[in-house]
Amino acid sequence: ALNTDNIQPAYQSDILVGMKKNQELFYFFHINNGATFRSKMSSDIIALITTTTEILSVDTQPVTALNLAFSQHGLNALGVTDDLGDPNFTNGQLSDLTGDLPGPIGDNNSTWVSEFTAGTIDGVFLLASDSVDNINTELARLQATLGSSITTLYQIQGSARPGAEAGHEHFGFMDGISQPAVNGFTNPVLPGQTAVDAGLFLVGAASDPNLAARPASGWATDGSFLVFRQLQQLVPEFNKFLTQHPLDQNTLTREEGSELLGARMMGRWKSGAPIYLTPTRDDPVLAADPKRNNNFDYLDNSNQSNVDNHFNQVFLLEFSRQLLTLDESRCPFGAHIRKVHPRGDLDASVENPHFIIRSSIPYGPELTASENATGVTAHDRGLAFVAYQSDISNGFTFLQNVWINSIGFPFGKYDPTIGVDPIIGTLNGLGAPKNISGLDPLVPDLDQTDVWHDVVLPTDYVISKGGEYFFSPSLAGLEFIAGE
Ligand code: N7H
Repeated sequence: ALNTDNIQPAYQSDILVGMKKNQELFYFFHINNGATFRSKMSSDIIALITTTTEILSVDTQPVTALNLAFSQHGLNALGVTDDLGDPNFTNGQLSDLTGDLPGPIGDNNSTWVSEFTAGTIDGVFLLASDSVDNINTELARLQATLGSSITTLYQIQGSARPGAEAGHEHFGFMDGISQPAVNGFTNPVLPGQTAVDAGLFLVGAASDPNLAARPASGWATDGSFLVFRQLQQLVPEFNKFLTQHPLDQNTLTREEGSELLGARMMGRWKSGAPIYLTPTRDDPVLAADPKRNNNFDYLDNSNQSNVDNHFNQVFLLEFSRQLLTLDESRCPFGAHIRKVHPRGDLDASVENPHFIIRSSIPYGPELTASENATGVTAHDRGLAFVAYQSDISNGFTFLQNVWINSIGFPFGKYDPTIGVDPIIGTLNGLGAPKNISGLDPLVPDLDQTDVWHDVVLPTDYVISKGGEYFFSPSLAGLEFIAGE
């Protein structure tokens, strides 16, 4: 919930709230004629842009919500010469791949689609509605308005998954549970939620760490940097790996053992229940309770009553070797949600600025029977990943580079080679096998003869197909760009 008193009518809706619809089209375009585009922004487009206040109330929610964001290439095409004070944005996402592999964000550009490697994307419209028909109607209207001033470069149709899978991404895990609370906006703050300053997300807010670097005229104020990534998920391959490597075959069925491995890679069960709170079996009631499903910090080892004895034996074995700073019996150090939000693993005396607001949606069809049977992906599917932040190098690139793809992070544990994030981490962007520690709760990472026991993931199950950095201006910012 958001405290509407503090929301100006100015922000684009996706930044703080999301689009709140089951269908969302990402429509990437090139600007052929900046002057015409700006004049159409003034006469038609800006009036159609959906704001935070509009999306929050059912009475004012449009049939099809619309947001608009520009790349640096696009701002140049529109004659905007101000430096926004974010070098990653200025240089574009493609430039974060250059240098020796693994590149700064770990992708290899050979997996990118040509639309993203061309570097010609100027802007993106986000169109969201209950049906694809509604979206197509709105898109046709935009295209008729903008005529030859734009060219379509690429489209990704995102869709919530059907039925009981709604809210779950293609691997089957519930998404969108943990977001930072924004001081002044989020009310109430839920147990376990970290409250951070609005300036981590909104450019030009009083708490924006780069305030001095923003355009002096203030037009960028209340905008946010939108990181877009097309992340393909190899679902049948991922499922096959889990099926072939069930954990704890002493006490679990094969199916349960495979579920446990997936949950320990993610840090949550498919229901969304955090394994830190329920390490040995899923708990859908806990998963559905917003007051409990995010309330943990990886620090509390006092309540181990629900941890099976054999987990404790491993815990004690490692403890006795005096190698332990914290234990991973309840959640591996390298689990996806622990890598990207390490909570109590970080030095408590330093405020963590590495937060993003996620607004992603799955894309691509449901798994087919033949993909299931063969274990081989035949249709492109994955996550249309969207993250907002006021500083890309504090947000997305930091997470990707320093935490997700660092084998040593979280630093300072007894194991210096925890491995990359087992869900989205990569060693070379090309599926090189990777060692992940701590996944099997029955096998100590380091045994009595100083041999490390890792689970080896034979390849990457998430592959980047590329993306771009955009700036999502406030309504006043859009008016400035239009030249009003
Ligand atoms: Fe992740 N997934 O659905 O499998 N993510 N993520 N993510 N992610 C999260 O806690 C997933 C990706 C974050 O506060 C959940 O809300 C997939 C990137 C952050 O504890 C699930 C992909 C980045 C969190 C997934 C993917 C992040 C988070 C648990 C790619 C950043 C919050 C649901 C295909 C660069 C962590 C929840 C917290 C949670 C999935 C990518 C970041 C299920 C499939 C690239 C910050």
